[in-house]
Amino acid sequence: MVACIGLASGIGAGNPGCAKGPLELQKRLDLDWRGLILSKEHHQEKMEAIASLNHSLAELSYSLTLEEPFFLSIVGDHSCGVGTWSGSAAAIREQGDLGLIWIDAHLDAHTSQTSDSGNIHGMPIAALLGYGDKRLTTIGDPFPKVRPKNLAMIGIRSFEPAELRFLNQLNVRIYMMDEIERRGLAVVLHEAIEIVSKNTAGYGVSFDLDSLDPAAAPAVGTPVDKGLNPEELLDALHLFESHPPLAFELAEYNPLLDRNDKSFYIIEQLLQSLARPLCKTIFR
Ligand SMILES: [Mn+2]
Repeated sequence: MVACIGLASGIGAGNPGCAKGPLELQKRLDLDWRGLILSKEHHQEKMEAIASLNHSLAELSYSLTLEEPFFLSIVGDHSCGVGTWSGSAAAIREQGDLGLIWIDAHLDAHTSQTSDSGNIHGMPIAALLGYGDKRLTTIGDPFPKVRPKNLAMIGIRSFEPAELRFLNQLNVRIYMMDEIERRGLAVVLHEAIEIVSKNTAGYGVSFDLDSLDPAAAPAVGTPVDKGLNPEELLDALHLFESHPPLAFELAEYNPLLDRNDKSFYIIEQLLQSLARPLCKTIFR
């Protein structure tokens, strides 16, 4: 059985409905939950509230990284990625660095200085690299969580120039949608797995549902056309067999925006297909 943790928060998104994503999956899928943090009414500033929730998620993720060969983190908006991967990075720090594959329509590489919307789900990549608000960059331990050379981003097609400039300066490998169309998702994922596992003690995969084409998976707050083809993704998951990730994170699923459970069924299939190459069962 694959262990599962989560954080049901949508505070970091413009549309907070993705807080319902983990709850919906908890209700409808028979997963092995080891902890699900709920965002309650908060009277703090957003950044303060998000940092505190991510501290709790990082504690769960820290323990599971040490205890389990592989686990799932099912979160609301993508600002929760800071908690998941800060916990994992701290847990393996003695053995080495953490690698990360970030599958997303967006770069999520803003800081409070560059973001027009101020939405914190647009900032987790900057925070994990050690840039931006101290309350986000010091979760788990005081060090940057991921080095730029150990990060690969897949499915990108919507971003602000400041984000791209920032990541290009750091030499982060970004697989934009046009490159994926040209070379195929399997080739790109294979290359990404090599990048993130080469100089690391382990790597994670963070999957934003909005990386998929919104015609196939409409249940996201910030849809962008011309995304990944879900079938091509399912076909490519066997690539994890040779270098299995430490954990897989699912973010930004907003069940209130789904149509005929399209996105729900894709998620169910994705989790099932993901477990197979890792020789695990995902549902009880
Ligand atoms: Mn994202």
